[in-house]
Amino acid sequence: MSDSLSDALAALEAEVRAACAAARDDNELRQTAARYLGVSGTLTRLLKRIPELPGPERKPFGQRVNAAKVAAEACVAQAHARLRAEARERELARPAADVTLPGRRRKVGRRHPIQRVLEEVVDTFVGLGFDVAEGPEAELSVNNFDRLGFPADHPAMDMHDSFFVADLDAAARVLLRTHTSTVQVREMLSHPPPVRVVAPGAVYRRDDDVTHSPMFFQLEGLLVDEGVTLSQLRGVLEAFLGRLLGEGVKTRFRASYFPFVEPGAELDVGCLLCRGEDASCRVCKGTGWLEILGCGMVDPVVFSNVGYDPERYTGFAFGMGIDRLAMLRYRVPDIRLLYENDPRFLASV
Ligand code: FA5
Repeated sequence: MSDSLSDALAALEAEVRAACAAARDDNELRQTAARYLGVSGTLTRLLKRIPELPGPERKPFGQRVNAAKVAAEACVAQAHARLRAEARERELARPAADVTLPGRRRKVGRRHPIQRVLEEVVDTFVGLGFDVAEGPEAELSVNNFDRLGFPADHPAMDMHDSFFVADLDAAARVLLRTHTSTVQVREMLSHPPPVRVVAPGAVYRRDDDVTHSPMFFQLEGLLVDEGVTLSQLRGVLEAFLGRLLGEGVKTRFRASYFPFVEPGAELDVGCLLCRGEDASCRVCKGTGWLEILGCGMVDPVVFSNVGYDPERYTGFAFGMGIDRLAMLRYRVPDIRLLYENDPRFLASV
């Protein structure tokens, strides 16, 4: 082997050593190794040229390049060990974790105040012997109005300014239900008397102010049997309100009109925000009272519409605003707070 070739290989070895010593991380070292020892690395290419050499030159050349290859591999292994040691040093030099620091408390959510009141109300009625029923939020207009005794285009429908979904012909017209009284119709159409159910759920109206939300929650109650009386309705509602808001709660019934009950009434609860002492209270508008439900004895017309015998059965029904109960229960001064989802408000109730 010529001296010049031998010098060139010695220079290559020196180059490999320098490159390995200069590698600052695993990635750089991997690139260096590939440059000399990879499939098309300098040393690999030299070894592949052995067959091109004249016979007598092959062995000494092969031995010399192999020695350079072994030396290069040793350099790479050494550099690898050096990098591992450096990494360990760095790790040990890092300040230790302070295990005495107090932990960070996880923020745990909780049920929305409307949901809490709704569950409590349902539980109370279940405790009084009522079953729980459900109905769809997108409802046939027939169930929302007609079967409940609203004559076509009756002005009482204006109080339920409605969101229509499909304005088809009258029989198939669909809207977002404006009250849960639709479930009365569905229950009576699907079950013979006696019936004793409550039906909670979302309802929708084109309303928006301190005590009116466009989407809100109601709970409907319906009890039908032989010999049901108005005084039983009053007893059930007063027992319920005493349990929910405390025995001292003030209530008053006012005669009112709903096409599906006769007689009909509304029930107000004494304002628990101002206790009737603030003429500028926005919740009770200075009256000292907040309306929370409509109720009455089921109109015989409704019984006829669902195939019940109005001569044999009587019943009472009520529909209460769950949001209003949540306002009283948690002293919420504006119904919209219940829907804005401000975490500061939600954490305070
Ligand atoms: C009704 O919806 C009748 N279906 C109730 C009923 C059922 C009467 C059975 C007779 C027999 P009314 O529109 O008054 O009635 O609503 C009932 C209650 O829902 C109100 O007393 C009030 O508490 C609540 N409410 C009504 N509109 C809103 C609104 N936009 N936002 C929040 N609560 C409301």
